[in-house]
Amino acid sequence: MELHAKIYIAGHNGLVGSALLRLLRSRGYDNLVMRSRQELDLRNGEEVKAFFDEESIDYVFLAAAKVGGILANDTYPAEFIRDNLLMATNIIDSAYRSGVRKLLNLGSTCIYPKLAPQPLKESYLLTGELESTNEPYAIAKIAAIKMCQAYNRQYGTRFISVMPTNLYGPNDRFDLNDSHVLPALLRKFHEAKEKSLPSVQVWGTGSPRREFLHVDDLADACLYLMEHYEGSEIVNVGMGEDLTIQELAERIQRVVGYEGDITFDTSKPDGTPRKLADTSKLFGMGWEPAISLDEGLTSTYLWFLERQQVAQV
Ligand code: GFB
Repeated sequence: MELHAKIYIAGHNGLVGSALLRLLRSRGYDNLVMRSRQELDLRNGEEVKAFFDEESIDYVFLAAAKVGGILANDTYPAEFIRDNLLMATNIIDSAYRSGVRKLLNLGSTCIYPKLAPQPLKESYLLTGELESTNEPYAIAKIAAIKMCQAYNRQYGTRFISVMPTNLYGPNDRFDLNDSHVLPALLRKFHEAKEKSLPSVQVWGTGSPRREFLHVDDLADACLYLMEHYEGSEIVNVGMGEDLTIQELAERIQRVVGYEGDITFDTSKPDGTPRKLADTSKLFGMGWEPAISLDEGLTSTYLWFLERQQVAQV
């Protein structure tokens, strides 16, 4: 991508979009296009078409999505499937009609079957039942992958699809009901420490395993793939290692410096037992992550503290 190419980051205020914005600006890309959800409702096909017709965009990072943790997905299935289908369909189709040179579509490792062999190879897609708590979201993400592949085959577009593992970092959401596990636990341990609470409650049994990639590493992988990958097949992006939810809670407890107890609320769902991405395809291309989980937990907690202080001002 040339530094003056017009690059649209769909979802630039979110966890992934803001990391892409930080990275592209730091690399000297000076023709970036962003629209807030108040300026452009990506679920509205006419608005999206008019935007692409007006802007004549060269490259698209499709990082806009309705996302959330296990409880949010299980509570709002209709919104998760509807909004993600609409946003992806509108952007992918308008990108084709307006002659976008290349588009990167972001999915998730939750698209793989619940009980697929681990680590998850890209070829396991659609080989088994999905995890019920996030099936609507996963179906929307799978539809976007298939749409990119169909447009590539029929229209000769260059629409690539990237499947990140669980992500965390600055600009994540810390709402205790709707957020993902890592930010939720950072906040829970922080608040327990501040209020000298006797214990922190972790959902589920603590035995499921999850892999966590810092969002700045994902952004770096996305830029790498936009520059070097031309295939229609999906590409996993991950750390190559995972840990149990209990181990994650214990690491976060240490980072926050909380000295109380950890309890488990088994009335809450565990979700899929494990979803470790097989990253041999991407690592084989020469890319690898740079931020360890301990480094990432510390920097994300510091970001959370700074934002707390700003909020209290
Ligand atoms: O990140 P998370 O909510 O979603 O992680 P998934 C859920 C796992 O963490 C479950 C446990 O095993 C939960 O029981 N957990 C423990 C908690 N304490 C908490 C807590 O306080 N909050 C939350 N949220 N979980 C998501 C998909 O699956 O993965 C999304 O639902 C997306 O669609 C995302 O794909 C990447 O990792 O299970």
